[in-house]
Amino acid sequence: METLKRVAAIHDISGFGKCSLTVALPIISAAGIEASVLPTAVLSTHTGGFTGFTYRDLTDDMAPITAHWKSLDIRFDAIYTGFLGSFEQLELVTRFFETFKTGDNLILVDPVMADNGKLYEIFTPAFAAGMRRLCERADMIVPNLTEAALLTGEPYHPGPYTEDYIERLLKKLSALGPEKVVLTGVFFNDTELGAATYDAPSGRIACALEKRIPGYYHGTGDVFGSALLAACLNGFTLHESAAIAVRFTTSAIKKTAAAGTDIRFGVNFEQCIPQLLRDLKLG
Ligand code: PXL
Repeated sequence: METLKRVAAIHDISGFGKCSLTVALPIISAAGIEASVLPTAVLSTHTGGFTGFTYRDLTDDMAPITAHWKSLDIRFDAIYTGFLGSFEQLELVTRFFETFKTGDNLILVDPVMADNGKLYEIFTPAFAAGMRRLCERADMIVPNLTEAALLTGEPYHPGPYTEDYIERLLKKLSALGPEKVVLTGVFFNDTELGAATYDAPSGRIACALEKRIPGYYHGTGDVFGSALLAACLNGFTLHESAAIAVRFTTSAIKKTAAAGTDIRFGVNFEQCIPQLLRDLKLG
């Protein structure tokens, strides 16, 4: 019998707006992987464009949850972190890695903190330095171009990018520690957009691109990261996994654009799950 793989997903729950855990849970579960969740905060909505949202911080619960899981001798095939709200949470996640890292599990850090050349309003440059230290402990990271510039000290460019710039970023990001880097929001012209991958042990660099859909859609980083992880845990190579995740995210954006949905409300990934499962050879 095939064993069920298990992920520890460490993100907030934004009740409305489809990002973080409300995206990671359904995608990981649909892909035949068990998801355990360590919620870092509960918000009424995400912080991208809404005002007046509630924010219940769960920092005080993180160490007790970690200790309880350790006492149960739970093992994880992957640990997946996203939006983290404070230095203290960065520290607690570092402890979580130390507690649950094994010789063969995967630590995936999405350094959620910035986009379009700017840090999200709630974060400071010092937090970016803290996020860099967390990335040093990851096996795989999935920054966008803005986060990559902040992590490496390279200047941010709005694009289109040159292959040289992307290659330099990928190698500098890997030099921080992670063997595998997936850079999102990569484009070399106005017609295509996607992700670039670097697998340091093989030295392979590759790009997975799809037709570009204009506009900015919220939560796409979490849709992408969750699908990427689901593909990696289903045995696909880094490049294959990125290609599957780019296709899934692009399809979700396409459906959302066609429906004219408010861009703060997240993307229609739900109706793209059948396609994801076919790409994962599960459906
Ligand atoms: O999708 C990233 C994310 C997750 N959680 C919260 C956010 C954001 C991005 O803005 O605000 C609360």
